[in-house]
Amino acid sequence: MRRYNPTETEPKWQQIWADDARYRAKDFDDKPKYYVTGMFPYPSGAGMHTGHFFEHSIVDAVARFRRALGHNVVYPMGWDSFGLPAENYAIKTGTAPAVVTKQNIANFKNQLTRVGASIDWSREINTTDPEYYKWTQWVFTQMFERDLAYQKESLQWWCPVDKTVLANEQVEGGKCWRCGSEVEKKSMKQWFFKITDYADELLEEIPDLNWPEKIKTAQTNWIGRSQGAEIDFAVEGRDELITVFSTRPDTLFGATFLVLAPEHPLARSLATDEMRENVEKYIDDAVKKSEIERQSEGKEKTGVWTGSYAVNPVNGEKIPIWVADYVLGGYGTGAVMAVPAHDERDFAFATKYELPIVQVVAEYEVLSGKLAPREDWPTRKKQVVDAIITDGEGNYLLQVEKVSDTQEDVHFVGGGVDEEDESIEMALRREILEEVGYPNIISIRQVAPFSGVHAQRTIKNRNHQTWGAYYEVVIDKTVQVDSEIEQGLHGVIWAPKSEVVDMINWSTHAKGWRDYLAGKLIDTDVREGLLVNSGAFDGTHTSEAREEIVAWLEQQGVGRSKVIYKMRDWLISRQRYWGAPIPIIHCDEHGAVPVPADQLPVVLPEVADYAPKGDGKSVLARETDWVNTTCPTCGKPAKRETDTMDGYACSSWYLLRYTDSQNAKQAWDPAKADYWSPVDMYIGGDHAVAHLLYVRFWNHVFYDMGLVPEKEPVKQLVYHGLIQAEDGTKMSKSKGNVVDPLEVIDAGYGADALRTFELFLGPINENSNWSSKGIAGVYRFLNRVWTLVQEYDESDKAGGADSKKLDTLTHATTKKVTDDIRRLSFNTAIAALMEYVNDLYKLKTEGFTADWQQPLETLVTLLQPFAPHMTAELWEQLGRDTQLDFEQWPSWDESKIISDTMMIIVQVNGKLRAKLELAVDTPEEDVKSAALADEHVQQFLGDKKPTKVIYVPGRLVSIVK
Ligand code: ANZ
Repeated sequence: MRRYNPTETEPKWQQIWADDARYRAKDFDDKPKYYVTGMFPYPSGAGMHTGHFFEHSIVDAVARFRRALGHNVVYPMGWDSFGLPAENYAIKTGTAPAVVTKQNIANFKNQLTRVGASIDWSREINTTDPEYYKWTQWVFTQMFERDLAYQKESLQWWCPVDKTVLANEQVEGGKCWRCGSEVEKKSMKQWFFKITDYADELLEEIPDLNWPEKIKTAQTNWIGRSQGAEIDFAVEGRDELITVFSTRPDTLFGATFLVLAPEHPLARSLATDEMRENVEKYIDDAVKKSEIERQSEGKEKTGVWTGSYAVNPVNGEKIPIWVADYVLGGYGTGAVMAVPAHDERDFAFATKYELPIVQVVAEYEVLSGKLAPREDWPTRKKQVVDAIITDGEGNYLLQVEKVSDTQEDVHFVGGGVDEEDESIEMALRREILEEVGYPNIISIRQVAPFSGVHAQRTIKNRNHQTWGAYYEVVIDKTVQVDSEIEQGLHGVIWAPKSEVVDMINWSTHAKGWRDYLAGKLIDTDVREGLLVNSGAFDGTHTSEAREEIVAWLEQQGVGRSKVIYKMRDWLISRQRYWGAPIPIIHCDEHGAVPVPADQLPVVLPEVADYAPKGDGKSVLARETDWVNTTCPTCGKPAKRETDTMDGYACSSWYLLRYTDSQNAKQAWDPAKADYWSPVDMYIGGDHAVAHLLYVRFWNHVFYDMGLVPEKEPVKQLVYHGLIQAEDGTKMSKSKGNVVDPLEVIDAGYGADALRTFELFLGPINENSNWSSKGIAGVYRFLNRVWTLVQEYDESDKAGGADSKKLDTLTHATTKKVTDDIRRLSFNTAIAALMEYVNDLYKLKTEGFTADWQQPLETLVTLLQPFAPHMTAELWEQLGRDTQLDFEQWPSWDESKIISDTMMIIVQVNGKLRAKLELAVDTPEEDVKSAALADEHVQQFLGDKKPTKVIYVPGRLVSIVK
């Protein structure tokens, strides 16, 4: 009998697979295509550790599964090899990055071969190969022609250690994503891709993507679409306008001051002579801070008044103009209308600097119970005032009305505001005079506004939608004239402050009283509701008011509806050596001219010294022979662009290059992209925005160019967790806790055990820890499979009367494993296979006779995606001369899964005492007697006759003593 020896079988099969090139995918094959791949690796000097191998185990299992399902599978591989590590290594050692990259790629390729990944190596790509980046450069020129690539002077994140510009996405918490040092801002001329032109289209497709929700949310937030309005404020005594962007134009009446970002072009010039020094100093300090610092929550807001005023276009009110660093220069218009009552940042600022706060949105409360509005009644809208009348000496006036013989309503004095131009104050005076007869009012002060809707039966069966506020009204009690009291319409009570709460029986007024006691003059938690303190728009719901106010502003020519995005254009240029040169030639006469297609690639020249000098320029700027060239348009002397592209450019289209990687005439043949695109499953454990947004952006552009069949490049995205070190920390070379996959393989476990173990560790989207015990366990399992086949001989082929039981097991396992792999639940699929093997062993020891060929073949086929080498060997041993990789995936027959026996659990007084295997059609009486006759049950029962025996069909017999 042969021993399981992966050290021998694995290289044998790897050789066979390489020799017959069986994983080479055929373009245009009739079988349904399936395109699966992982995010291509950066070939680092350290090689892959077992954590990195996880991704390849997943991709390969999917590729193998799909092949067995009859798909034309392509599983390509390539190298994302531009970037800083190779360049930094070159700076340190003088070795050309190209040389190191080549060595690293050879090492990675060897590792992947040794794990048995079924890669189509004929499609291999390497982004640093001029034959590859030639096409990245070509895409750049296409972007340029389409006005999607442009150069602009701008303030950029600058890493003082790596001496390079960084994209927003590469700055994490104010630090460089690579080296972790604090980043700075520097003004430089840079190249950008206009991804913002595609913001809406990219956003639109997100809901339909079969991608993890967290990535979809991250992209949605990153794009950050804000629907709002631009509003123009005149500046008092000057010609300039200040335009603000607001998502809440409905709150315009509550704008009590304007705030400019320190970078705003008017920030300095609006300072009055008196305020100039303060303003200048404030701005000088603020521009040095990072956005993160400026916007961090909880940071105390600071600012200065310019001394100038703006005019609120909606009501002509004069409001002060401030400069504060919580407003960002690069977002919207760099200016905001501050609505302190409804915006937290503005509130904090207004409170600190004692600026006015006006509530303009009142919570919209719909009453319930008897007062609930009815859909079949008309709704009348009315502004109301309610007066909390006091004598200023701690006594409060309440109105008392008889509603029936047994019931009185007690509430504040109040009523509607007359539509004909009556002011709030007039309405209050009129109501107080009419209802309780006090003509002398000492003061009026607004308490929190409210709004709501309720039904009123007494007045013509109507719903009432009301809005308004409570007002504290201090009156002179000594003068009183005739009022409704004398007409006997209602009575009044003067109550001391402490008793009011127990007397009021209108719930809305009780809330007004509580707000008054709490000193809540405004309700700053309100976001949506009815407008108050908003002139002609009072009583309008905020959702409608947003549109109505913008329409009014548009009509007046002082505002317009506007959509803005958080996302900025994609900064693509790097002042580094190890990247694809930007294919642009600068000519004095013709400006930036793209290098014509027939002159591509612009090959990166070899240089003697790779170290940047910190002058903001690439080392390429020192290669004068290379820099000096001629203009493609006029032939006069011109200079090459010396910036290179960020590596993200090359990785934004590599999935398409895989469809046609050897094409020397085109980036790819659209017919091939038409066949292979989109990627059916893309697997990775890194990136949420950057790379995954850029591939989408480029693919949308390619779609518009007619080069790809669909807008979206990736149908299903699978995000896997990490395999961490044994102690739960992240594997990293610097920590010395990495597990080397080749060491695991060479230790005798083999690649199959490694792969199967990695997938057995847990659900793939979660993090798991490496375990040396665990891999030994999986190795033992593979041994058991091996041995099972070794023990299989002629006598096992005899067949037997009992094959039904084996059939049930095989079909049930096939179903479970297939469903699980489809769901990418590899750990449970492997567990089911382990159980299957245990069951097969059990049957064997029981002397079970049947034809074992089919069950063993099924086992081998089902295990193939995880342990391809061993199963290929066993397939041969089972007498099969076909390629297991392309063998049809086993199917199952539902009717065979239904077992003809059932497992009955027997409990005595609620405790499990026995398990019985009985035929499914055993009658109830026989099940019960079998349970009672069981010797364990007998032990617990003694001689006692049970008081109760209950049978739950097919599952349980419960015996009560
Ligand atoms: C008035 C207002 C009232 C606002 C209110 C909000 C709530 P998002 O949704 O993130 O786009 N804003 C505008 N430009 C800004 C800038 N450059 N820096 C800081 N804040 C800025 O946010 C848009 C809102 O953020 C805008 O709407 C504006 O404040 C503020 F109850 O205007 B809002």
